[in-house]
Amino acid sequence: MTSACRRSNHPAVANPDAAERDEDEARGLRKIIHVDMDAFFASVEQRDNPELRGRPVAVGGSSGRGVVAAASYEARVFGVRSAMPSVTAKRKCPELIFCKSRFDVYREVSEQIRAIFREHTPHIEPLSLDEAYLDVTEDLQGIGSATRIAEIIRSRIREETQLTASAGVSYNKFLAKLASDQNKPDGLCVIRPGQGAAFVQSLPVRRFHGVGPRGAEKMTRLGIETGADLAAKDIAWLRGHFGSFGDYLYRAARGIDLRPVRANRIRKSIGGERTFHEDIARPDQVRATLEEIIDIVWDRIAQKQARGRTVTLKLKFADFRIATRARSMPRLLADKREFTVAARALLEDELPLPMPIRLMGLTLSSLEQEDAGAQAAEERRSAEQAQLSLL
Ligand code: TTP
Ligand code: MG
Ligand code: MG
Repeated sequence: MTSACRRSNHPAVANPDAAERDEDEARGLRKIIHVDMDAFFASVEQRDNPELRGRPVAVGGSSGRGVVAAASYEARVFGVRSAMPSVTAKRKCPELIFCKSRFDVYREVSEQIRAIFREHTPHIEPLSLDEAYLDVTEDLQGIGSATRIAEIIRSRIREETQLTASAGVSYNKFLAKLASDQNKPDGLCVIRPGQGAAFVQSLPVRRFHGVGPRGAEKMTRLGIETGADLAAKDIAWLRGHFGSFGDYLYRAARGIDLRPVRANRIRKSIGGERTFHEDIARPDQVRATLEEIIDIVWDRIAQKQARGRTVTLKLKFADFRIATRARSMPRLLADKREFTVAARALLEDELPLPMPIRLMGLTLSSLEQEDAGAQAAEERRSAEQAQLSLL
């Protein structure tokens, strides 16, 4: 833990020094809080079934193809993690108790926590059911201290939902999100102006929001492990390797993030695409590529907890002609298997290809509208992120 971050589980935190506050205001700094529920789905299951409390719990299917959606902190001791195949999780932790997901309940809790956020600010940007950014530069109750507001929110969440949340407080979104993760579970971390750059230096790049597992692998290949390694690169080098995402990385490595908190952005689709170094045409090659894109796009869908009815395949041919083929289901797709079946069927209809392709993409749309808030996100960044994780 860095000195910028102290652990505090008590709502009674003193207001920060008034002089410091005046200084922040004079410098025009924003006050951002990122709130994220602890082991969200698993904690809800433990709350509603006392027999599960204190025990290793995974939410997700336990069958052959099942994947862990959420792991309780007791299960994490054994190395069980979100997105891990259930078979692996059981091997790591034979005592592991699997629970079926109950999205209706998770949505209900999500609505409860958002109502608590709204008591303090209208500037709320949900990233998924269990987390959101709040801009409290001007808060509705005139509390003035973001740290104090974060503690009030955490204690209100505990009171209303019997669940714990962690919060990060800082002067931009990038740092606030890093901070909320710092003292999990049931923790608070404050990164004050002037501490951001130092905080980021020692961090592994995989903890940067927007850098997925593939992005992190690419960085390792380029010799970048930490924020300090990233900060040593100039902007031209970063743009050369990461496109427009390089700009975000350049600033992030210095603790700078200019993105505003954007309320009520409604996501219409989730997807990703891949441009090839050399055009491809062989059916085996094209099929293998589709499988990779399915994995990447499904990861993103799971992250956002999005559900939709329409799968669209996009192909760009060597002559730059673009073909899109879509398939809509009468109901929301239930899981990755259904998504995969739809994507494969779309591709099979196009094989053999009339000419080589230079790009392939896959999108899920007709998203569930009541979940709009959950899918609200930084659309500007998600295009950049898509680029990075597909590179
Ligand atoms: P997270 O906030 O990423 O994780 P978490 O709340 O389980 O644990 P932490 O204490 O580290 O925040 O995700 C919130 C919920 O989203 C999680 O409980 C289950 C779901 N989810 C998936 O379904 N698939 C995934 O790959 C991830 C990461 C999360
Ligand atoms: Mg969480
Ligand atoms: Mg979360």
